[in-house]
Amino acid sequence: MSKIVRAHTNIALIKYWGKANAELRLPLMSSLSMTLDAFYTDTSVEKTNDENAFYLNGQKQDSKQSQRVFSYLTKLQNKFGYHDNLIVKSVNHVPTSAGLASSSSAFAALAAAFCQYYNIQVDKKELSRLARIGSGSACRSIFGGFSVWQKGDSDASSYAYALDEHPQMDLHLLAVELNTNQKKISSTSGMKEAQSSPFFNPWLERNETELNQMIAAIKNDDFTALGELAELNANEMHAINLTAQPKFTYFEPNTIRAIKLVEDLRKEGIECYYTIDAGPNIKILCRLRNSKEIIERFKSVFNNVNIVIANFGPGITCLD
Ligand code: 2P0
Repeated sequence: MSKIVRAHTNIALIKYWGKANAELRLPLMSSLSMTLDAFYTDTSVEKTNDENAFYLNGQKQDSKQSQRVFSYLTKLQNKFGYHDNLIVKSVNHVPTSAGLASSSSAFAALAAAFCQYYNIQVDKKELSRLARIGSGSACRSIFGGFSVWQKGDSDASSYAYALDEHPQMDLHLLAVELNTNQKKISSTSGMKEAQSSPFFNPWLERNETELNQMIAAIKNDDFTALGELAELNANEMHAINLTAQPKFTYFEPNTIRAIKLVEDLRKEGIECYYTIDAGPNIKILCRLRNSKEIIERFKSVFNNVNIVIANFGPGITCLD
């Protein structure tokens, strides 16, 4: 029986930005993320006697838009011995492709909906591995709270685990929607291009240290250490894009203006940090007590920009 499965997006505080194996989506580095309550994808899968069909937010997608979904489902079907045509229905409560990590919730929900429909018994580690093959960051959305994707070196050893599914930390994320257009450079090609930067390997060498520092910050409930390191790690990723050959960037003028505003707020004693993914939007990390003031400042500087406040979200859940 087909049921709806919900997966929440996650935002990396230590970024995944490079593959060792593109087919299996094995990463070159370990990453760590926060699963968010405010953004999620609901997905169901079921057999059909007609052609494959993918509905996103109630609209049937054309074959080009559906291609990634069905090439992934073909891999899952081959793995588990099914050969059905399928209808996939997804409702995305995330601005698609604007750097708010829609593929993390999309492929986590799809992997889980597929297993649910065929009654394939997998534990969360196995589910994380299956989601990873759809989209790397999706493997972390199987878990709530903070999760770590240990890079591993094979399909079997590369999966996420829950670092803390119910964190007590006062950590909130403000997603500032400076721009909700589809991004120009997909993550898949951006992270491939980034490897041509002379700073890519030095960054990679820092990965284990940065990951351990982030885990320590979380365990010590140290918001300042977490924020400083998340900001540094994001800037490292974007510095690598700017120094790739050929260079590229996801930044737009408003991204820089938003960075400056975070810095100004900090100088005024309002502690907040930013992280930026494969798009022009920034996400601000802050404590709940400061969120109202930060939102007001951003709305006044950026013409009443839409800002969504997020806290920790849960792992994968079946809705019915
Ligand atoms: C992350 N991002 O760790 C990093 C930081 C964007 C910037 O994972 O090619 O859609 O499908 O494995 O997971 C976005 O990349 O890439 C991403 P694929 P994905 O969240």
